[in-house]
Amino acid sequence: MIQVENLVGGKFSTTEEIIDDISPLNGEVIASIPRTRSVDDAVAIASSAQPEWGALSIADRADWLDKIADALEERIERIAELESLDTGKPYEVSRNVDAARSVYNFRFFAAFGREQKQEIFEMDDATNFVLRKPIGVVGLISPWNLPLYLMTWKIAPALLMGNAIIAKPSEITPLTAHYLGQVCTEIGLPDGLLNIVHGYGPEVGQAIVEHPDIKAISFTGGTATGRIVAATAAPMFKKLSLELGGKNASIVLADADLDKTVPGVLRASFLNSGQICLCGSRVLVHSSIHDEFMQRYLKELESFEIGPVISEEHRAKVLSYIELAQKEGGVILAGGNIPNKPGAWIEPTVIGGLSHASRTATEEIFGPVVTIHQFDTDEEALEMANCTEYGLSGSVWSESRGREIAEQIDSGMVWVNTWLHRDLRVPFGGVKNSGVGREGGTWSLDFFSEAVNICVHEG
Ligand code: TXE
Repeated sequence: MIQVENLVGGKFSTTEEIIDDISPLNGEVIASIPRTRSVDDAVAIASSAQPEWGALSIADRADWLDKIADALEERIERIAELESLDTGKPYEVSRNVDAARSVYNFRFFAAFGREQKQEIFEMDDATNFVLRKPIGVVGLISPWNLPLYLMTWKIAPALLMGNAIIAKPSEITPLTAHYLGQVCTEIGLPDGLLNIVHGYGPEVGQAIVEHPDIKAISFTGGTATGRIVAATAAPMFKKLSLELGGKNASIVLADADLDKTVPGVLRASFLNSGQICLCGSRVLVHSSIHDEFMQRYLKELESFEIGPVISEEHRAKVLSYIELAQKEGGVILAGGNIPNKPGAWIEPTVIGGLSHASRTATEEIFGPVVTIHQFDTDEEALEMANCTEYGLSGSVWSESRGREIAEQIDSGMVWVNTWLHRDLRVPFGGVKNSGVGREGGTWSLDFFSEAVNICVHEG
């Protein structure tokens, strides 16, 4: 049993009431988590630690990010083990996706920070100097699907820009955030800069969003929660970055190279048991190649390894969509069953025969469930791709026209002949109900700072 504790001002502590952390692999309790309700102490400590940190140069803070990256890299196997224990994902995925990217988030922002040059705008009689000042104390709230990966995606740029942090990981997957706190304490990151509080979203998460001294909120999670976060934070004029849900399309054009396309689309469908906001949960295939594509896709699916979904509760939601699909006229082409073993396992499921406008094909399921749709013209494919309330990502598979089609998809990020191929300098975020704002590269630096202009007259 692991005892997860809050990290506030460099000290670990728990609360009287605790929450159980349950393994999706077998339903056993693996850890206890504090049930925090207030962040007043953490914010007071963060506010007093921030000015000294904010006064360092960006290069000095970048050195700290590299120190954190080094320390995490030395412990990468442990991070992967903890992530697999908490989420149930295969060790290879935890090691090569979650843990590797968590290290890289710090490395990337360290190097990117050092490259920054001060922006200067000359006028005939004056010079403008643009400063990026720290915001102060920022609140970072992250979900359970890529726990440390998404948490560090926020922590690294927030620290780089001179802020102090109140971070809240998902109560379903707190282990790696706790471990990160231990590592940062061990290497001597100044106390009070990285405060990590645990508990339920509507309690401690809400307390973060409501706190008047937390001036910016970066949130990744469900669209319904994002709406609550926005409703609370907007009237307080907080900076807000919301990375929300998706229902992304993988579009396979008639000239797609199926040797590359089939494994690529399959990975987009089922990586992390389909629990990535960027997953391609709707596959749109040109009718001329539909049969061959499906035969190869279903064949390769047989050897695609996935873990359970995050919890039995979440599995019930996923199953309810498989039932709904059948009521909507869908035909199960693969999977659909629960394996006979403990834990939150469910077979990867492929459904055909549904209208692209059905609920199953337009609502976010966030599990290993994919719907297949056929189209004859580009217009039809685009109509299908753009018909949901979401607009996060997408992919187009074609030997000649991928970019042309990609530009017509209403989504924040579209890949051509690849998926989840990430350059951390590019903007990351969604349109429509998939979110507000962008992170990544300069967009993260902008979000986690206040741009201030000093205009010096030379008269
Ligand atoms: O997310 P929540 P959940 C989607 C997916 C999933 C659904 C719900 O469809 O089924 O969202 O998942 C905290 N104030 N995504 O329930 O609730 C919460 O404690 C402040 C998409 O896990 O949005 C957690 O730390 N914070 C997604 C974080 O918000 C609150 C990834 C996200 O939890 C809060 C995960 C509140 N009132 C789920 N209520 C993606 N886009 O990657 C909850 N939280």
